Amino acid sequence: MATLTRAESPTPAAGPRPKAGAPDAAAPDAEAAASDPALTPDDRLALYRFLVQMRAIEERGVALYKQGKVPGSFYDGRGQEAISVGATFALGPDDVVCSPLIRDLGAHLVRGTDVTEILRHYMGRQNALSHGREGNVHFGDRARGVVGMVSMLPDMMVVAVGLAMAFRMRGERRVALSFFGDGATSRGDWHEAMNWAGVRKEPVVFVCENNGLAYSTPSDRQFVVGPAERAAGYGVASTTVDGNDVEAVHAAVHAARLRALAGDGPTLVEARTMRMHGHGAHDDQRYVDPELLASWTPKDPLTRYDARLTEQGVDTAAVRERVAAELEQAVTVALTAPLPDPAVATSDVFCAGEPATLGRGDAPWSFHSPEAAA
Ligand SMILES: Cc1ncc(C[n+]2csc(CCOP(=O)(O)OP(=O)(O)O)c2C)c(N)n1
Ligand SMILES: [Mg+2]
Repeated sequence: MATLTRAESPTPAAGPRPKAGAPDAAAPDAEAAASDPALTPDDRLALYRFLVQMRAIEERGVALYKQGKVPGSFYDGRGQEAISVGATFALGPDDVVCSPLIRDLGAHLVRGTDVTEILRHYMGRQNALSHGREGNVHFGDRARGVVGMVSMLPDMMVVAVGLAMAFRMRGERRVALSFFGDGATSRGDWHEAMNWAGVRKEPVVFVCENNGLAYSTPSDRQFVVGPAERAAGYGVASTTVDGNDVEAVHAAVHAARLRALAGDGPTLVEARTMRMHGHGAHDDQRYVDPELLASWTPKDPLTRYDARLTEQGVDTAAVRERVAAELEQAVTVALTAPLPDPAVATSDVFCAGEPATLGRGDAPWSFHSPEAAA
C-alpha cells in the first residue's frame, strides 16, 4: 500500500500524463500484492467470497440482459471488483456508503443486501429495493446504510459530504464513503465537494476508481493532473493504490476511515484499475486498444486473490461452487417474482414525512476491527 500523503505536505509535482485509455503509467504489478496484517483468515475468505459473488452475479446479469429479461441496459464492474469490496469491507456498522455507482455491486454485497432482491430489482420485478421502478444500478438499502445513487455525476459526492458534516456536527462516530470515477473528477460538483470537505475537515472517504476511461473518453482528454494530486489543492489527504488488489484497497480505506474518525479530515483514495467490459452491456468498447486490455488480464483481481489464498491453503473452488449454487437458487426464485402492479407506479416516489434514519445494518464486514464494532 502506498503511504498516505498528508494534506499539509507540499503539492506533489504533476506526474507524466497517462496514455489514452491507460489509467496507469505505473500499472499495478501483479506480483507485488500488498498484504493487510489487520485481516484474519475469516476476513480473507469473506473478501474472496464477495469478489466471486460480484463477478458471478454480474456475469449472470449480462446473460439475463441478453435474454431480454433485464430492461434498459446492464452495467458491470468487471475487473474493478476489488475496489467496492475492499473499500466497503473497511467500514464500520454505522458508516454510510453514498453511493455505490455502476461498478460497485460489491458494496451492496458487503453490506449484506439480499442477492435475490438484487436480481428481482435487475429484472424490474417486485422487490423491496426499488419496487420494480428501476433497473440495474439505481438502488440503495437504507437499513444497511447504503444510499441509492442518482445518475448525475458526481452528485452523490456532495451528498456524502453533507452526511459527513451531519455526523460531525452531531458528534457521531461515523464516516461517509463516496465512490466515483475518474470522469466524475472533471465536473464542478467534484471540486465543490472536495473543497468543502477539506475546509471543514469532514469525516468522509473519497474512493476514486481510476480506470482511465469516462465512457469512451481517455484520461488524457479529461485532465492533466491526476485526482490524487489534485486533492492536495483542497487540503484533502490522498493515497494511490493498486485497485486490483483487494487487500491494498482495504488497507488504504481502513487508514482513511481511522483518520476521519480521529478528526483529521477527508482522504481521497485513488484506486488504479481497468474497466474490462464496455461502459454498459450495449457497448463493445471497440475504442479501447485490445493490447491494453490484454495487458490487464493477468492483473485480474479475482485470479490474483485466488492464487494468494490458494497458497495459504484456502479451498477456493469450494467457495466458487457455493456461490454458484446460491446464485442459481436466487435466479430461479427471482424469475418467478411478478412484475409490479401498475396501479402503484406513482406511490412512494416522494418521501412522505420523515425518512427513516440511515442504518446500522447487519452487514458482515470488518470482523477484525474492534473499534468498528464498538
Ligand atoms: C453529469 C453526467 N454526465 C454524463 C453522465 C453519463 N455517464 C454515466 S457514467 C459516465 C462515465 C463516467 O466515467 P467515470 O466517472 O470515469 O466512471 P466509469 O464509468 O469509468 O466507472 C457517463 C458519461 C452522467 N451520468 N452524469
Ligand atoms: Mg472511469
